[in-house]
Amino acid sequence: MTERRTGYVWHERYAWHDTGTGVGIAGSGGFNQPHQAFESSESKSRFAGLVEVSGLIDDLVRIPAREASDADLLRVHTPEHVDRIRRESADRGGDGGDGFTPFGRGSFEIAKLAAGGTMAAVEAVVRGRVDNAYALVRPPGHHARREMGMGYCIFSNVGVAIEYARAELGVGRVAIVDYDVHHGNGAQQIFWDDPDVLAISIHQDRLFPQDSGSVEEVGGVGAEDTTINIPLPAGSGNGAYLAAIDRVVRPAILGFRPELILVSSGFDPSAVDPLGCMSVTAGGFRSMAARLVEIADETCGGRIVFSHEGGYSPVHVPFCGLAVLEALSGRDTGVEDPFAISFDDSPAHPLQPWQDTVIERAEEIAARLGLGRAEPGER
Ligand code: 3YP
Ligand code: ZN
Repeated sequence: MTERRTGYVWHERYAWHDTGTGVGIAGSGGFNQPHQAFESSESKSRFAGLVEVSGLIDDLVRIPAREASDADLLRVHTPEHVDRIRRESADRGGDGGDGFTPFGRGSFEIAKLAAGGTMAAVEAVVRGRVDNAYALVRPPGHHARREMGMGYCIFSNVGVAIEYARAELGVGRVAIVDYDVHHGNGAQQIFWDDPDVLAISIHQDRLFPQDSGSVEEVGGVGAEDTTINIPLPAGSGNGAYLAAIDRVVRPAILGFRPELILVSSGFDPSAVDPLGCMSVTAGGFRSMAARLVEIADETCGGRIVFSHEGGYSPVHVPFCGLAVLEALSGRDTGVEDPFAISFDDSPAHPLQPWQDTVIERAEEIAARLGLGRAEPGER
């Protein structure tokens, strides 16, 4: 494996985004002992800890996080949404928009640091200071719509970074690959009518949001086939995910010819995630990342930026994340995933016919993409 210069974003303040104990499944409607919200800093701080303790940090290029400006946010979000978060954050905290997205005092600045951290990673890659990058940011972003946050997300980190790259870095077409176990509905909404952004989401069928992410959703008028959903059935393992990458993501991206790839990197397809029912292992995430790096080599000079999304196992996420960072940087820390012994030989991994059917349907959309693409702007 070739060694690469891999940029890495993490900021201590990401851990300070306070989601409390009172909401959703964790709040359990008043009939259960309050529990720390699933989206806490735990899995992410421990991932950052393993990056240090494994020594991999010494082979990465640290990229300082910065706050996205109002103008950066407003390329994607409505002024009403931005101002409401600003106001509630300056007071006692509030909710991103759906009642499942609590935040404490000061989270406006942390959410801007998450969007800005993804922007900084994109800037470093596009300007050639690094070959690729991983932005370990928090709060996550892939559910955030233009006018509201939802599903633990306040602002669209990936959306804001893409609009910044197009407005200020001269980037044209961009592809998003989202392997978080939940549907990337926010990015889908933001770029629905945009033929220059390809949004691909691989997720557990009808998990969250419940009624979005079907293969039928392919993009708006003039942007047909630039949304691709691969809603895999619960239980899918490494085989289904890698088949989705090889048979849908790869041909779609080769046909679309982006100049940059953004990855919404959620580790909740993990076999031990409390919010998902998939069976992906650290080795599975490693192979997905390695293939995505190859696809980036083939289409856009290797320019690929991962932005962290979900993943709620405090003990597994660090190893899944380290595996991805090893694949990006071409290094081997020698650290082994302690779960490998129980997961790696699971019968969940071989591709099953009911998973193949879904991939086949998405394959048809991917195949259409290569045909008659216009250059950005000429349509
Ligand atoms: C949001 C509310 C219930 C499920 C939850 C999903 C958050 C997530 O990890 N999105 O990627
Ligand atoms: Zn998720």
